[in-house]
Amino acid sequence: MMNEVKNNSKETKTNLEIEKIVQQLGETLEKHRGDRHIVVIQDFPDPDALSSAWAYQLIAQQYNIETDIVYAGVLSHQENISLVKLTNLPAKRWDPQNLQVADFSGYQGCVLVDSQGNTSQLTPLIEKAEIPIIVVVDHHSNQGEIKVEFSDRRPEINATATIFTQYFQGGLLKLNKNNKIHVKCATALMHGIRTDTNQLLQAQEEDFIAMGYLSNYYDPQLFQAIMHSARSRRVMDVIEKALKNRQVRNNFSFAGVGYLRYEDRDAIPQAADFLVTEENVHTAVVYGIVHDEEEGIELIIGSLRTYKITLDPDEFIKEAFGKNSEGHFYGGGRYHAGGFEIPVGFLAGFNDHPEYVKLKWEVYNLQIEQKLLRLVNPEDDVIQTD
Ligand SMILES: [Mn+2]
Repeated sequence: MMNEVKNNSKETKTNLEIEKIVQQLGETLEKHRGDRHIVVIQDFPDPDALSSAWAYQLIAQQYNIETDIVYAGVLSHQENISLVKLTNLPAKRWDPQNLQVADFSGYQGCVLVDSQGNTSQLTPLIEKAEIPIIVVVDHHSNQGEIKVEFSDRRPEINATATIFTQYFQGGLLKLNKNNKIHVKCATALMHGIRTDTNQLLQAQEEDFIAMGYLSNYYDPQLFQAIMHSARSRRVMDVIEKALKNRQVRNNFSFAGVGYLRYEDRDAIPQAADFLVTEENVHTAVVYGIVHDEEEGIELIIGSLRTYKITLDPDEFIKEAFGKNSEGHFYGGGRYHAGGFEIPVGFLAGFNDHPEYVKLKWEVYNLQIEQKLLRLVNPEDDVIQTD
């Protein structure tokens, strides 16, 4: 069954321990003076990943290490696009289809920020190119062993941006109010912390301390401009579908939104964010079939949002959807948010046959409803079709 979160006594690092981590990172970077590093962030970068990668770049510069920040997917979600545009954030998209192992030959090391490599399509190429992983900084739960020189993985922290702010405070980069890039990066980190703490509602002491520190350097107008970015029409359409299709049972709201284009997949978490704001709803799940026409790939993508303190999204998602044939879970989560991805596989494509497309959605929709209802409403796990 849904497991209760074991109270709030998560162990956080003491100042002394953080000092030691900072010192170790400094020593690692010192050893790599003059290197060039590729900083890999998840395929669909969020503000936490983007701002943290930027912070790494600025720290690495102190050691004469050149970096390229790259992601393989699409920058979607209006807020992410405006963050990158308004701050001139130096992240580049690398299309994995047009890449060869040789494209990585200029790098002496790889750096993973806000992920452990499992959310990037670039990981297999980097492995093939035999680029050693030098640094991993992340706040997601442990995804398995990584051979790495310096690793700071702290699942008890809400945002990787909080960890990087601690590095700044620890002396790896002295922020300067008159340095425009520092000001922009500080603003981006504040945005990263804000978005990974559900607008600070889930923030803990260390996030507030980091925010307080950054507030000495940030640009309030820029911060506002990033936050007030508008939703696109297509996102609004998905939210509308989620509203129309939602079922509410036992304070859970869930909705299937049908087919979406690959570029619009970020509309799913935004729709879940919206559904969870309804009165008497503490948890929302929104899912749809995302299709990538170029690749002919289809995936069920789903997002969970919850305000219920005793609901652990990671356990909920793992319990609801289980594992694939290789033994990997279809998804997971942390604190207030979770997600899942289920490949449509053999049934993908054939999309110019409206009847087939409709049937396919109905089958998947029923299956997901069934799996969710089993957890939400255990007495009533038979779905009536109308
Ligand atoms: Mn994050």
